Amino acid sequence: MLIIKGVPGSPYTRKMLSLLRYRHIPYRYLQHGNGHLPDLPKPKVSLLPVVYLKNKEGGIEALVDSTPIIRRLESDYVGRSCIPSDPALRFVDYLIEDFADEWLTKPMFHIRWHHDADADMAATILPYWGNISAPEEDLADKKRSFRERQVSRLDVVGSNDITAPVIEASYRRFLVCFEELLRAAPFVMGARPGAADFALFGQLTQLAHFDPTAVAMTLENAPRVYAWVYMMEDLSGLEPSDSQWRRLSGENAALKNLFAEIGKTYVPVMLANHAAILAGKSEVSTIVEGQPWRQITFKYQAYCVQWIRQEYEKLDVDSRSCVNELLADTGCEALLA
Ligand SMILES: N[C@@H](CCC(=O)N[C@@H](CS)C(=O)NCC(=O)O)C(=O)O
Repeated sequence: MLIIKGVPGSPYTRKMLSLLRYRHIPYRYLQHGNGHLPDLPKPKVSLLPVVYLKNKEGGIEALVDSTPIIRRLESDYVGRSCIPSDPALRFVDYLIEDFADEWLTKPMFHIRWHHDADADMAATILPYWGNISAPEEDLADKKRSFRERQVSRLDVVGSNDITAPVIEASYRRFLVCFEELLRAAPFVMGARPGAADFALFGQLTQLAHFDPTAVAMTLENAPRVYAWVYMMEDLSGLEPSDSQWRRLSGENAALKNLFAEIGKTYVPVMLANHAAILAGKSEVSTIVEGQPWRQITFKYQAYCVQWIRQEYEKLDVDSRSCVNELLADTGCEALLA
């Protein structure tokens, strides 16, 4: 049986757990810190979740990075796919998945560690998930050191006093866009979920339901999104069919609005980071929503831009023109230039 190691406070862990339930893939969930199975190999990078899979030689592989793991699971397990069959929609799904993984995680991390009430909540609760029965004095130490460590990393995601209102406004606008989408269909990908839905869900398990400031923003702007997160937790009873995927030929104004939002924040930051990496710089400096944006460069996100372009290159002429039409004037087209 597949083993997944993670923690409840990790958006990517929650993304994968929900996906495994939906896809009817049997798994064992190893909660980091609460018991370890012996003889598990170490992953290349120390990130959560880790997914342990059998390889062709009968050995066990330790994989990190949810996006390629999801594609690997598509080939290892048939049926109940979360990757759209239509190439244009598949690209749309890929792009929104990346936005959730790489941008929504900024409001998540920023709101959690920038605001006192949120940082206090996270620093109090998260350490229990390392050991629920830990003695109080250990927890007090953990609370302090964990909070200090996370707060010191705020600038790594681009969070500072100047970008704070920009990041928070982007979360509010995202909520309004997503609320509008949900009025017409239960998933971003239509009447059945795609990888993008699971990625959005992962970040929203924290933003919509855990961190008090983000929870309040969610309830105020998007009660439907708040409810959606509970629904997404376990889609094992859903019976998907081919006709349930979103049709890009139909009315897609709400989806276009979401892309216009993505084009305001994620796109300029991803492009500036990509350019900075190519220029061998260690810092990204750009303008987002009229405000200066500064953060250290992030190699992984430069690869993300490359991977998105590769996905786009794979598209046939018709699919490409369908994607072009949807992304026209949203700011997202710059990503593909
Ligand atoms: N791209 C990776 C991201 C995984 C990731 O960033 N995981 C976080 C936890 S949610 C982590 O392990 N961070 C390391 C740390 O906080 O030290 C994925 O999709 O799985």
